Amino acid sequence: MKFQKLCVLGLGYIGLPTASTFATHGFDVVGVDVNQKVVETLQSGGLHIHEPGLRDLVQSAIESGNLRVATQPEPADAFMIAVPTPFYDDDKRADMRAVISAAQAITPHLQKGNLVVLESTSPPRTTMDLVVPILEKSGLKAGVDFYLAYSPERVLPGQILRELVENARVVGGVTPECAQAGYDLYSAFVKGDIIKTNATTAEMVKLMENTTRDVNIAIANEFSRLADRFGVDVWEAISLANLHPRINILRPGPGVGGHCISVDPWFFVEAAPDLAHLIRTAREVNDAQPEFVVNLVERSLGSLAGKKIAALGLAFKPDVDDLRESPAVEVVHLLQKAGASVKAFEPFAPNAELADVNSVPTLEEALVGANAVLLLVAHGAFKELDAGKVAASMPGRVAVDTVNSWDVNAWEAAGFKLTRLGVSF
Ligand code: SAJ
Repeated sequence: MKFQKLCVLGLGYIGLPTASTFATHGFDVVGVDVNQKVVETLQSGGLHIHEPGLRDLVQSAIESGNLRVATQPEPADAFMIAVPTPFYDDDKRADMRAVISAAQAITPHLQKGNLVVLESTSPPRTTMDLVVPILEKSGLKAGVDFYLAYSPERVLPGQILRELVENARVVGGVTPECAQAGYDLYSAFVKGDIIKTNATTAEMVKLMENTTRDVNIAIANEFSRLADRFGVDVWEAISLANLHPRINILRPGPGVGGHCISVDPWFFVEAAPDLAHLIRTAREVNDAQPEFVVNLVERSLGSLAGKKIAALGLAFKPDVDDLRESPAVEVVHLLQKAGASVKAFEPFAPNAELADVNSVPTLEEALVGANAVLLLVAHGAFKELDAGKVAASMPGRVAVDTVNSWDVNAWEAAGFKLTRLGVSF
């Protein structure tokens, strides 16, 4: 099957790289975002997200004339939905409003022979039970008059452009012909295997991947608490356990963040609360890790009331600028609740404006007057910090490392008492 004109709905971390990659492979692409500001930024040559290599890719896509951006979809051979599916904070139900409006926006333009692909991470059965009825309001039948598939994106933030091309891709069709249509579309640039299956299997595959990672991080975080209790260095214990040929324990840290791993497992819990016990518990363990970090800081520093703390890193993981669902932000909030005064420095988003976070634009400003320095994200620049220089910039001598990035000897030589997450003291 040949598709020449594409319409990509949602120009975020997935939609924009996808639209640009298709455009640089010769497709005529219109990228659609409901946010007027995003569209204007892109039209004026700017970029609203940070991802290595993306600026150049978007630029060459736009310069080639193959990528246009707009706020409304238009008729196309294939439509791709890559909009966010967050959850409602109170009960963790999936917020499907963006998927619903994207599908509704496509419906008036849908024609016989078109392909629609949902890429947004979604609860099991979304394609069949939510998207099919909306698109069929066009009078056309899914799997008969138009093709419909679910194909999850599995790219890692920070490596999106490479993984978009190299990762294996699963395409789940509403019928086998729909899966084949999706296969034909993605084979334009995907170098990894493209595997055809049905839509609900593809939805479940995506959720299983991120849920497995969440559960694996939860056990690492629980090990950090156990090691702390039993007088063990969890980092040493993990590296020794990982010598076993079938064991690969992940890294403990201040918690699990981002818009994927800390969100997606809830879709299983919502869809089958009577079955998803382990998944729910893992989520709760990871969500409670910021509290464990605050307790650790309190044990190192004494009562937090009135203490000044420099928090290094607000991103949800190393070397990205994404602050969504970040456990580092949660730690800052909890420290403040306990009476501490916190200045946070995030080198990838030095001008971040966050509710109830005093985010300062330089490291020096964060350190001035601090009683303690707290490392929350293993950004490259933080790993290489010179303990002596830090000592010269702040009066306190307490350091807490939640990501095992600082060398105990170097920090002790600079006069610090360094406490690491998962190491008894
Ligand atoms: N984390 C740890 N310990 C670890 C690894 C990660 O605490 O050993 C934390 C990170 O600091 C971060 C969170 O987990 O807060 C998630 O980070 P991540 O790097 O594991 O994953 P994401 O959210 O950047 O991307 C994930 C990826 N999924 C898997 O690896 C199974 C990616 O492939 C998906 O495309 C992406 O979710 C997505 O969009 O769903």
